[in-house]
Amino acid sequence: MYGWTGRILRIDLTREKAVIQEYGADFAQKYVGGRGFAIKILWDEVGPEVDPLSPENKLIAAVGPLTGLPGPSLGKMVIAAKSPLTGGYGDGNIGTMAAVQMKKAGYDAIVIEGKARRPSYVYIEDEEVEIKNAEDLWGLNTFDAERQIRGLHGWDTGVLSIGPAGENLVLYATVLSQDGRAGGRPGMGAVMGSKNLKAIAIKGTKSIPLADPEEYRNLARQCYDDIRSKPNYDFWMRQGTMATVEWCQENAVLPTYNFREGVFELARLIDGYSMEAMKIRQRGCPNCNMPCGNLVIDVERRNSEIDYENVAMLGSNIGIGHLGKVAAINRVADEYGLDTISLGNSIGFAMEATEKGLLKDGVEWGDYRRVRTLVEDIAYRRGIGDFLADGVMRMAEKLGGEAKKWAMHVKGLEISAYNCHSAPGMALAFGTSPIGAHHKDAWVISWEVKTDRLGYTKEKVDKVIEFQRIRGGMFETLVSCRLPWIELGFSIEWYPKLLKAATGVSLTLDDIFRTADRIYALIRSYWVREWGDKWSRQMDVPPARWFEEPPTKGPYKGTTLDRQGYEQMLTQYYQARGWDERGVPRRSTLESLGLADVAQKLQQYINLQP
Ligand code: PTT
Ligand code: SF4
Repeated sequence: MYGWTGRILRIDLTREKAVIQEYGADFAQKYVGGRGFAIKILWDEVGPEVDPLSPENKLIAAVGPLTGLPGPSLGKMVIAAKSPLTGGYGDGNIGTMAAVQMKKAGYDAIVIEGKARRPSYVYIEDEEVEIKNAEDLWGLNTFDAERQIRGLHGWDTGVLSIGPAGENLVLYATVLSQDGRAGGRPGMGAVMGSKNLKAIAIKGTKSIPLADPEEYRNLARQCYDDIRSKPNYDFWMRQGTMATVEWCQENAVLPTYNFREGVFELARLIDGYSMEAMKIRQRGCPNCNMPCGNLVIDVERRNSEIDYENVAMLGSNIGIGHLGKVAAINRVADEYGLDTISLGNSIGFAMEATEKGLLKDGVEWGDYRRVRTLVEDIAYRRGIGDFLADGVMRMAEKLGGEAKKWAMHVKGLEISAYNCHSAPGMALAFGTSPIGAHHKDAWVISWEVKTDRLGYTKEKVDKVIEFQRIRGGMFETLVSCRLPWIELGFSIEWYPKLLKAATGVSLTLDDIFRTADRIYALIRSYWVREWGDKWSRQMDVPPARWFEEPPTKGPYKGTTLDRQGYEQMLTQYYQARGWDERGVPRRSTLESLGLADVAQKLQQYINLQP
C-alpha cells in the first residue's frame, strides 16, 4: 500500500508488551483512517462492560492516508477512546509533530491498553517501543513534561502529554502538545491518566511511500499557492479564529453568562482586534502555511496561545471582559491539561448556581482572581474544584431540581461556543454531533445566519448532514485540518486528487461521503450499544434553556428555540440517515453500508427496525 503504512502498533501497559498488527487494503478503504479506524477498533474491542477509566479502555491515536505528507495542513491526528465524560464515543483532533513522526515511524494507529504499574511514558522510535519510568515527570505541567522529554530524546520528538488534570482524572482533561495544541475534549487526558501514562513520545526515520511522488509534489505545491492567494489570507494571518468573537457578537450568538445571552457588553475588549494589540507572534501545526495559533502576553506576563473557543468560553461565558486575564486562564488550562470549552461551561454553571444561592463559597460572574485559583483546584480536585471537575451534567445531577435545564451539554459533553436560542440548525448540529455537543462536525451557523435564520427546514437538516460528511467524515479520516476549506474557501475537490497521488486509490467525493455515513452509523451504533434500552432520542436534544429561557438583550431578545420545530428537524435528520424514530440505525441501513455484522451484534442490545 501507498499513503497508508498498513500497520497498527498495539501497546499493552499491564503486560509491558508491544506488537505490530498488519492490515490490508480492504480495511484501509472501508474505514480510511483517523476516526474511521478509531471507531472500528472501539466497536470491536471496547464494549459496554468497560469502565472508561479502567485498564480495559483503549486509547487510540490515529492518522490517515494524507497525514504527515508535505501538503497543506496535514499535520493532525485523531485521539480517541471511550469517553469518561459521556460514556460514549469520544475523540479530538490535535495538530502535532507526533502525527508526522508517527507516520514516519510506520504506523497509522497506536492503540494503548492496560495500566502501567507506575507513572510511565511510552517512547517509540520506529520498531523500538519502550515503556519508560515517568515518576519524575508525574505532577509536571504539560509544557515542562514535553520540554523534558524532548530534552532527553531530541527536539524533533513528537510528544503528546497530560498535566495534573489528566493525572487526577478530571473528566474533561485533554491531551496537549507543543505548548498549546490541545485535543480530545471528552476526557482523553483522563483516560491517559487512568493508565498511569504521562506521555507518548514518538520519532520516525522512514519516508512515506507515495503512489505517484511527482504528481503529489506538484499538487501539494499548487495547493499551498492556492491557499496563499485567497483574498482573506492576510486577514486570517492577522486574526485567525479570533475574528469569530466580533462575528458572534454581531450575530448575537456569542455565549454569554452560561449561554443565557448571545451578546456581551465587553465583547470589544476580547475580540480579534484586542488580540492583535497584544500579539507577539503566531505558530501552528506542522506543514501548515496558514498558522492560526496566536500567541499573546497575558496579565501574568507569560505567553498564551488563544483561539476563539477559548476566549468565548473563558471570557464572555463567565463574564470576564479582559483579554489579558482570559489569556492567563487559558495558559493555566493548557498547563494543567484542561479542555477550555468544558472548563468555561463548568465555571459558568458554578457562577449561575452561586447567583441562584445553590452553591456556598461559590464564584461570582467575572471574578478573575477566584477563577484563577479555581482552575487549579479543579485540576487537583480540591474543595469545590472537585465538584467542577466532573462537568456540568454531573454537577446538575448533584444539585438536582431545575439545574439540568441550564447545564449546557448534550450527551454529557459541554456545548462549544455558539449560543443557539436563535439558531435551530446549529442546535441540531450540536444535538446530533457524534461525540456530544461540539461544533467540529457541522458548523452550520455561519451559513444559517445568512439564510432563513429562524426557520426549521429540511434544507437545514440536509446542510447539517452535508457538513457532517465533509468535516466529521472526510477531514477526520484523511486526517487533515479543515480550516483551509472553511476559513479561506480552499476547495474540497483537491482532496480526492491528493489521495489518488498519495495512495493510488481513486475515490470520488461521493465515495468519501459514503464512508462518512458508514462511520456515522457505526459511531451511533456504539452509543446505542453503550446505553442499551436507556437510549432515547432525548439524548439528541439540547438543554431546556434554549427552548424556555429567552435572552434579554440584543437583536434576538425574546427568541427561543421551538420544541416542535426542533423535533420535526430531528425526525427528518433520522429519516435522511436511515435511522428509526429513536435515532437507532435501521438494520437495512447498516447492511447497505457494509455493516451487517454490526447489525447482528447491536440486535442483542436493542430491537432493530428493518
Ligand atoms: C477542539 C477544541 C477547540 S476547537 C478549541 S479552540 W477552535 C479549544 N482549544 C483548546 C486549547 O487551545 N487549549 C485547551 N486546554 N483546551 C482547548 N479546548 C478546545 O478544543 C485547533 C484548531 C482549531 S482551534 C479548530 S476550531 C479546528 N479544529 C479541527 C478539528 O476538530 N478537526 C480537523 N480536522 N481540523 C481542525 N482544525 C482546527 O484546529 P478537540 P489544535 Mg483541537 C489552546 O481538539 O478535542 O477536537 O477540540 O487541536 O491542534 O489545538 O488545533 O476555535
Ligand atoms: Fe493547525 Fe491552524 Fe494550520 Fe489548521 S490552520 S493546520 S489548526 S495551524
